[in-house]
Amino acid sequence: MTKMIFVALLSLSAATAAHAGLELGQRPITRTEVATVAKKQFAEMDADKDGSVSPDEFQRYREVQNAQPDQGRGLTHIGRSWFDKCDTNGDGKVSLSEAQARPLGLFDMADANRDGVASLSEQSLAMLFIK
Ligand SMILES: [Ca+2]
Ligand SMILES: [Ca+2]
Repeated sequence: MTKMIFVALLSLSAATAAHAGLELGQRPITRTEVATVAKKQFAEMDADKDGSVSPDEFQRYREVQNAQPDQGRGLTHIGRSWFDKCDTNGDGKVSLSEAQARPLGLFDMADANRDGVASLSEQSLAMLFIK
């Protein structure tokens, strides 16, 4: 019984997380949108709601993400080295601004003309660099 509830919860959170993915090459993406999605994703990762993501919370989110059909690909994909790359001040946890800095940095790389929108052609160029 407990196991069934757990599975139900897990699939529920996987469904929520699926909306968080920002797949490249589908439609123009705005910088605001990237910040919003990263914030939402951060809230999903921060399971104990203490305002930062611990290594444990990161690992748990990775498992949820891996269960998604597209494995959360795109700008806000949480890769294996996500934690180390995001924890720029090295305090062993990832804050919201640290979590947003990475996808926004990738976005800025894509948004070549700096108008706050990554057009489809800008994205296709960026996809050569973003894996
Ligand atoms: Ca936390
Ligand atoms: Ca940190």
